[in-house]
Amino acid sequence: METGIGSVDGPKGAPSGAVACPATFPASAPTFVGSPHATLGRHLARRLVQIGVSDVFAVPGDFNLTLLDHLIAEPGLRLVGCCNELNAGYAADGYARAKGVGACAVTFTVGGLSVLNAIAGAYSENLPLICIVGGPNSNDYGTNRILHHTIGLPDFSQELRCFTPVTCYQAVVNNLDDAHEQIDKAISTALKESKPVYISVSCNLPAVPHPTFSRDPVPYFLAPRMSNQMSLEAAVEATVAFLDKAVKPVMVAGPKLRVAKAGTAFAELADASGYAVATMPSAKGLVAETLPRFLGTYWGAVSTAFCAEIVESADAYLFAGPIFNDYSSVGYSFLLKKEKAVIVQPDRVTVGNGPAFGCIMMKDFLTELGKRLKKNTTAYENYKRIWVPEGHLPESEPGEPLRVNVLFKHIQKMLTGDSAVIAETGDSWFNCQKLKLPDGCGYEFQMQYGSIGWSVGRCSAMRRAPPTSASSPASATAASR
Ligand SMILES: Cc1ncc(C[n+]2csc(CCOP(=O)(O)OP(=O)(O)O)c2C)c(N)n1
Repeated sequence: METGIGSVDGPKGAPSGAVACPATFPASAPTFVGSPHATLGRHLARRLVQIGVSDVFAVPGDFNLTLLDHLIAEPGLRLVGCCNELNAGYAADGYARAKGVGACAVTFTVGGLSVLNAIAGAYSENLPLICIVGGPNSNDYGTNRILHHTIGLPDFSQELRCFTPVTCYQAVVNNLDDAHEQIDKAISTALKESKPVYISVSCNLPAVPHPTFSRDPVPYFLAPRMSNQMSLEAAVEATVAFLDKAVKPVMVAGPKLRVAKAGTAFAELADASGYAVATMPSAKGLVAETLPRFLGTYWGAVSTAFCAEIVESADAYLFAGPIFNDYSSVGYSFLLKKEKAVIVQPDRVTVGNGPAFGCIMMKDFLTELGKRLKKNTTAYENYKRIWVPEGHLPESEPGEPLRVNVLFKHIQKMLTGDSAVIAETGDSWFNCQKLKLPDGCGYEFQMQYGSIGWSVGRCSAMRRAPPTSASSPASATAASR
């Protein structure tokens, strides 16, 4: 089932957030009443396949071995062994970026606490990630036993307490009667909220048959999130009045374009409005840099050449899905004024200092705006007037140590529509920002959380989940990378 949940735009024709049930699901799905196959392990494996997960990144351990056997036995699933849990989590993060949802499986506490940093990163990037942890034997709950792989206290809740702030739902499955409900609630919540969830499964339960698992799980149909039409109409009307009176308006892409699945709607609005387009550094890769009126990266004082001049001197700017943190705003030094901004968040629009409108899907809003705005190319014409071509890099002298600018000149030359840049936190972050992405070239990094090592795990999921590109989101499934 193609969910497309986390790609730049999501499934074609599907309303925002829709997760459709395949039309081919047989009304009389196989039943396993009284069969050894009616197990929690099989149910969880089937659910993962149904939502579009075909690879689970895992590290085995005493508490998840039986569960892993069930994941391995599922024909649609591949278990990808990782050398540590952090890598498994980062690989699942990368998989979720490309495929819409990802999953990892680790062992109790010693594995759970190791994967935690990756789960926090996925939370910061709004990625639906199913983190499955093999938990204590259900018979050990309520006893005063001390388990290995813990810090030596008879307390099974430490791992859960650590996961609670970095996941949007936590299911502790330690009895079979509500296991079906718990698992389904966790997975569907991850998809609906586009955030990671935690599922702990007692190590003795995955292989025990239970009548609640006697049928193949009916695929999810999650009701799509829809705009409130009156609110949408009012927001569009207020925004058109605001932007149409501007002399040189611009548009700036922000990182929440991805969770809003509004990349194409943003590009279409850019085309229809004629506005000059910039991207925040954290949104690099979400908007094609080959758009006809693309200015570059707007990053305050460290913007690409002439981009800040145009954005900051505009008399109106539309920001789609921005996050203004200390990094992206260069220590809050932006020369922007709220009264000149239309801020479009995934479900909310604020025009200047007000009014604000809720219950609006960004994709719907940008599409409607594109139909109504007056075309205005003034900001881009101003840019062309002030722009001067970049200078040439001095050639390296024989024997001279390799310079970063020479290295990146060569990396730039290597980029094609078939490549993707995975930028690691540190110097690469800043240097990769300056790369010009050709049409089709993917780009991913982790700007909000900025954890070193993320790119290593993310790259290990590369072959099975190559990055999507803003200009061709469908290339997510291309095998050529
Ligand atoms: C998990 C984590 N620990 C620490 C940091 C702080 N930090 C940011 S960049 C960096 C150095 C990275 O060094 P390297 O990978 O060699 O990159 P470069 O020197 O090219 O910046 C560190 C330690 C971080 N971002 N993430």
